[in-house]
Amino acid sequence: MPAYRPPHIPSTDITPRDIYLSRRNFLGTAAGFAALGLAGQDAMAAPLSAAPGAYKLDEKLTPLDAVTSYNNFYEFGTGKTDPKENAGDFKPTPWTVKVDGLVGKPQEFNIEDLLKYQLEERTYRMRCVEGWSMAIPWIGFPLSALLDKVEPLGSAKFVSFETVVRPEEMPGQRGLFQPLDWPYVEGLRLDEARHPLTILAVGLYGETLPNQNGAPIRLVVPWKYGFKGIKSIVRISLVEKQPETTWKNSNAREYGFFSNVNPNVDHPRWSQAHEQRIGEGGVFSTQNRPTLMFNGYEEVASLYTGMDLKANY
Ligand SMILES: Nc1nc2c(c(=O)[nH]1)N[C@H]1C(S)=C(S)[C@@H](COP(=O)(O)O)O[C@H]1N2
Ligand SMILES: [Mo]
Repeated sequence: MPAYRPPHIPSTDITPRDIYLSRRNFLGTAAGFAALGLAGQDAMAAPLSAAPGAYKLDEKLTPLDAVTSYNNFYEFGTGKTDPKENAGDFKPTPWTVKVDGLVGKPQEFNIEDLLKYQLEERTYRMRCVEGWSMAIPWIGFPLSALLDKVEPLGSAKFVSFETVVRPEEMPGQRGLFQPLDWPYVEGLRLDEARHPLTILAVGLYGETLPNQNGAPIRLVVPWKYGFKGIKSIVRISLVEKQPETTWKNSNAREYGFFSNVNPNVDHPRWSQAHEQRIGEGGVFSTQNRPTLMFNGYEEVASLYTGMDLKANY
């Protein structure tokens, strides 16, 4: 990943939070799930209703326009605005997620069925390893709910995830120069995957996920660097050994398997002590804030008891 470059989002382009809130109240009255039929029209986001979840940040939300126009999704190009510009032809429906491997009941789930899960809205911090961050209102459900359905075997120790490969719809997967090996793959230890903070997100800001944010379903692990949050997932496998992960395969010295947000462990090419909250001030502004251990989610610390967090970054 290239080093952090300041965002090109003038604050005047940004939708203020009060507009979002009034818009959401309006959408909340619409027939949430019924409206999902609209998602068949490729890039269109549809209203999605969700119960307020237990996780709410006492921080200003990153404006919707920033969340959907400043992205990392290399399947659509490596520039921050490429995903929004190039994801218009991507078709997030129909969609199935295959869950297999070391499980008692391997299954394929239709996205429509996953959208019938108990959906919650949760506001989480998102910290990219490049040094920028956001606060995003996701809609989703705990990954553990899906894992319970397939009944993992005792031999399952890790969970691996895979993104769709569709060069015909994803311009970043076409051509001679490929920045990464496809499919994009990620993984978690089973206890990390089962942690209540770990969710599969199907929406944000009261609507189904925009293509550039990983439609129709992506992983969100808020205490880890953003690249662990794999997008547009088609397969989830329970496995015995630590799975391959895209950024570690690309550069193992710079990107580890665990990749917990840690202000005390610098990236080989830059400090991780501070972060730029997108949509707030400039790189040198006072809003360039300190990065928190585990991104502020200290309750996960017990998952790593006895582990050297400097060696296992
Ligand atoms: N398939 C896939 N998933 C991906 C990426 C990617 O390039 N391809 N980028 C990752 C990185 S580096 C980050 S920071 C987050 C960005 O999520 P956002 O664009 O929704 O903020 O997605 C992650 N998931
Ligand atoms: Mo990232």
